[in-house]
Amino acid sequence: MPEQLRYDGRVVVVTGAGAGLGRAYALLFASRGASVVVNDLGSNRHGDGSSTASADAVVQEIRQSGGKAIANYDSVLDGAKIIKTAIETFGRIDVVVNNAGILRDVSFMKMTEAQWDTIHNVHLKGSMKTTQAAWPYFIKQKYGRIILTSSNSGLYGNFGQTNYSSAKLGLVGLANTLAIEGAKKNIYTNVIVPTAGSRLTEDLLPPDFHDQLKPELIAPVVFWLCHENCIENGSIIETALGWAGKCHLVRSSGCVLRQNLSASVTPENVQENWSKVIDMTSAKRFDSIQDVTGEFFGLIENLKNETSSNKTDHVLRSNYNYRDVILYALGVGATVQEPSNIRYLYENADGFAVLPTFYISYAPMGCMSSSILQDALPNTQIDPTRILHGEQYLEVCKQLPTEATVETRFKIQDILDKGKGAVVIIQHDTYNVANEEKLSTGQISIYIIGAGGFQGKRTSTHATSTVDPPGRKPDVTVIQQTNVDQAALYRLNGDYNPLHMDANVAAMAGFKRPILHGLCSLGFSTRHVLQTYAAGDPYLFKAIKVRFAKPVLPGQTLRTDMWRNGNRIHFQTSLVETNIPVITGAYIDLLDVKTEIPRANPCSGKENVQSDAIFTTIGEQVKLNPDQAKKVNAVFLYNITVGGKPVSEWTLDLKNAEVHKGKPKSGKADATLTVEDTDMIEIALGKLNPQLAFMRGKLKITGNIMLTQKLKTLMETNKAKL
Ligand SMILES: *[C@@H]1O[C@H](CO)[C@@H](O)[C@H](O)[C@H]1NC(C)=O
Ligand SMILES: *[C@@H]1O[C@H](CO)[C@@H](O)[C@H](O)[C@H]1NC(C)=O
Ligand SMILES: *[C@@H]1O[C@H](CO)[C@@H](O)[C@H](O)[C@H]1NC(C)=O
Ligand SMILES: *[C@@H]1O[C@H](CO)[C@@H](O)[C@H](O)[C@H]1NC(C)=O
Ligand SMILES: *[C@@H]1O[C@H](CO)[C@@H](O)[C@H](O)[C@H]1NC(C)=O
Ligand SMILES: *[C@@H]1O[C@H](CO)[C@@H](O)[C@H](O)[C@H]1NC(C)=O
Ligand SMILES: CC(=O)N[C@H]1CO[C@H](CO)[C@@H](O)[C@@H]1O
Repeated sequence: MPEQLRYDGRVVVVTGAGAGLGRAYALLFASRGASVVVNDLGSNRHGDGSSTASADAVVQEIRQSGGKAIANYDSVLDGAKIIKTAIETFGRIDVVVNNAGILRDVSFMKMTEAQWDTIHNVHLKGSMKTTQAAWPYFIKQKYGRIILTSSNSGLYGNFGQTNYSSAKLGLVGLANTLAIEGAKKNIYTNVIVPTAGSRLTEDLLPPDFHDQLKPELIAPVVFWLCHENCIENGSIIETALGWAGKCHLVRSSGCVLRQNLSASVTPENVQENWSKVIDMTSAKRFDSIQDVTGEFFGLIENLKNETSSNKTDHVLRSNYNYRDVILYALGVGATVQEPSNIRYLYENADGFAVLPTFYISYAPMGCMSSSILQDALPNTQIDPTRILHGEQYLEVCKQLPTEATVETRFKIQDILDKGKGAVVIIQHDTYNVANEEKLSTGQISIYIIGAGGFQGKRTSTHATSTVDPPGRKPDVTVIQQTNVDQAALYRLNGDYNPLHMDANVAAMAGFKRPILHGLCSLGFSTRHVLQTYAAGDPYLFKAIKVRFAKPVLPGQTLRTDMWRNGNRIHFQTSLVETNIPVITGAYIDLLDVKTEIPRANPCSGKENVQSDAIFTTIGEQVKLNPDQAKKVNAVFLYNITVGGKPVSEWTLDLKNAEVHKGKPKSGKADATLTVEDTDMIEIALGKLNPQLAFMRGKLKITGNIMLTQKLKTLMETNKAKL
């Protein structure tokens, strides 16, 4: 339990404290040690009449419970007198709760100027007068807490309350500036928006609802906002029914209405762009007027440079946290069975991290949710069943935060005419909203069926190219089956295109059944590459490029074939069932390759055994020092077993300084070494002496045993690299 919040030694003024909310505030403050000035003019709620009775009753109630209170009967327009009562009686002032108000409804047509003035005087001017009287004391003592009372009528409007709602929103403006002026002096001003029961609501609401609109459920919120431990400042807090929430003004990202600084804006420009002006999907809040002007400076800069202004019109704002990070990992087949995946699946795991391809999912989302494709091809009807994800590039610029608000900005780079179809190339950059840091940059190529033939260019200088893998057999292969529900799971990352879920839509697009998202297969292969060549370290990932060649059906098995070429890992993803390549021309660039022994990998196919990585490394060393290898001048076949069953074969062809998976390409091996996968690792790491292994029967050798002696030196030099 936290310590009880107290107000001992503090002096609190509550205006309009004779009844309702004000009374509840006064009683609560006093019960926690505050000395309270109970102000009430004693008029009824329409502001008529005056009597000392209500303030006196509250003071008496406080005193009877052992609290300290004094009554004050002045109008809030004489705020100085109220504060004077506090100073003269208790010697100081710490908190002003501006609560006094009156309500008189009449429609705008019938309202008189005097009625307007009365309302504005009591609510807005009265709050100002009372607060201003306390302000010099606050400045001097470098401490103060102010509450201004607004209303839902002010924030949202209410029929028949023009004078009231304008005064109530005026209080928000007053608080905004007081918060700034007082901040450095530890004077915090906040607005409370209470919904409490009154005789007015009594007749309108069901009794059990009305009963819950108790002032006692609101008072603790005001109490906390005024406490010395609370540093809330300049906030609007709505509260009712034992609930409270903060309220903001937000603004859409808007739309630039002209092309450049010398262009003018016509009313038709405004009309044409109106839907973008009012599109709130990426609305945001500005913390200060400086942030708003800052954005205007940016706009001027943009217009200076731009020949056309649609550069950053398309923006997708998202915020994510560990749940989204984990959902993405699950969507692309991460599993607790693969130890290097745990860090993507468990927020408390050591090194909990975002899979580096996470922001890729924003690319199709942004293209589908904004009108960017329509802007690119204004004369084409954009139909989701005629859109294919052609290629994708993504580069990571910073370690990705596991929780952030990010903004992805989309920009059309090129539109290509491919005859039957058109290709739209769109750049998408994702920024961390908190510090404007660029986190990643990407490029999505979208193929639009039937949109070609406009005599456009066929190739683009902007496009990042795919690269075909080397001609040799893959160095390493990882196999993993997708789940029949893979698309159903993956779509929760935000790509809700029905093509992946709805059999009718899939049929319209010409598929037997809903197909898996290309980006889902991409995620599978990315994990396979990372676990093979980066020891599962996501921070070694730099960039990925792929072409989506053919669709995958959920439930099919993906085989990622990999070829290492320095820090570039070429890969091709194929369907095991049909041997059809689905991702081609693909590569992942790593910052560094780590082929340290990958841990047991139960979700990979039998072709991928732990010692594969060792042979890959030996192969690289042999390539680097071919002369040393050739000195051995022999061909060895390694027969790797798991539980006594052969799982893979590797040939060390040292005559030709070449290491590859499988049997010798020609002729027979000089010696065949049969060894368990785990023992091979022990031997390679120097933890198991090969002679000892041989004598214990862990290493079986057929053929020329003497030649294997020469292998020792080769292994010795490699040990350091493993
Ligand atoms: C304005 O205030 C007067 C009281 O001064 C009240 O009678 C009337 O209902 C209010 N009108 C509106 C439109 O809020
Ligand atoms: C008080 O509010 C102002 C305006 O919103 C802000 O500039 C200032 O940082 C706030 N101070 C604190 C301590 O929150
Ligand atoms: C505009 O041009 C200036 C100078 O050429 C450059 O520094 C600035 O980054 C450009 N701004 C944008 C938004 O492209
Ligand atoms: C500015 O935009 C107008 C059209 O709005 C265009 O005619 C003009 O060429 C542009 N000027 C420059 C310098 O790009
Ligand atoms: C802006 O949009 C037009 C089509 O509306 C397109 O032709 C042009 O290339 C775009 N310019 C940029 C910089 O994105
Ligand atoms: C590989 O090892 C298995 C199990 O010991 C054995 O049956 C098989 O013949 C061996 N293969 C070769 C080429 O020696
Ligand atoms: C983003 C957008 O739709 N901008 C349009 C705003 O209006 C001008 C002039 O009518 C167009 O040229 C822009 O394309």
